[in-house]
Amino acid sequence: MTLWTVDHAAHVLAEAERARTERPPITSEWPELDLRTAYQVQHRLIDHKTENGEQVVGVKLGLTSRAKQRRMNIDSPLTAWLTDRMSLPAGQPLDTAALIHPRVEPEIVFVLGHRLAGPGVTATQALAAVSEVRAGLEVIDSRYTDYKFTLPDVVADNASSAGFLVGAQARRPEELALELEGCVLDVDGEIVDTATGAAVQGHPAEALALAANSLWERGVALEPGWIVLTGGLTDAVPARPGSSITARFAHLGTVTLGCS
Ligand code: OOG
Ligand code: MG
Repeated sequence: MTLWTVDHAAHVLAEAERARTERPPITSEWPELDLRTAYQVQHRLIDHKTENGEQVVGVKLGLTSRAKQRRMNIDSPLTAWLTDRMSLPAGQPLDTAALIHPRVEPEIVFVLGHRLAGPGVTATQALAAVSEVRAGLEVIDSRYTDYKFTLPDVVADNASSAGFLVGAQARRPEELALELEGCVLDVDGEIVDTATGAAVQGHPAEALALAANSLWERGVALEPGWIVLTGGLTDAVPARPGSSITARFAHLGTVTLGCS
């Protein structure tokens, strides 16, 4: 019998990522895994990564839109970590063979100009800390079979994080009505989904406020220069070799990821 601990769970998830093999959700073997402990596992996983030379460059929110919540059957947003290794170079195809079963989703991305710490951060305060708004694509790659998991499972797995690509065009937040920002998602030139910024918690700045407040409960503040992915606007699409995935935004420009 396995004695499940935070360390063991983090090790098992790191190993699944390294070996590119999906595995059953942790809660199928450790049903006592609660949300608080799951965030400890997530933290431990990131500690492993930073001990191996990766650097934290920001945070992401997950399950902030109804499209994502419905698909994953979880109605609560969550936070996770981004490292420099996850940052994908523009123009370079995503090597799908290096991942388990990658999917891609369009996101609105913030770059922070100021430190942002909870508690009680409002969307207006959150937006005031933002220096740039950009288009983004996130690559997710759940370490769990068929993306089947509970909230503690996906939290422990650093919210399926695998990669992210940020668009070249930067806008100031005050220039935009982000709840009205339109997004069209294309796969191989065909429109597969559409959304506006309001899909993300009514306004992406609400998601940023949520990140600041919930991270603060775990003693973390958002630092200047950090990237914040506010969460998939639409459901994610599979990253198939040979396909090309593009998010076109009304004012944030276009971001494209080819897959090999
Ligand atoms: C969990 C990650 C969710 C988002 O933007 O909602 C996420 C998953 O869907 O596997 O990144
Ligand atoms: Mg995402």
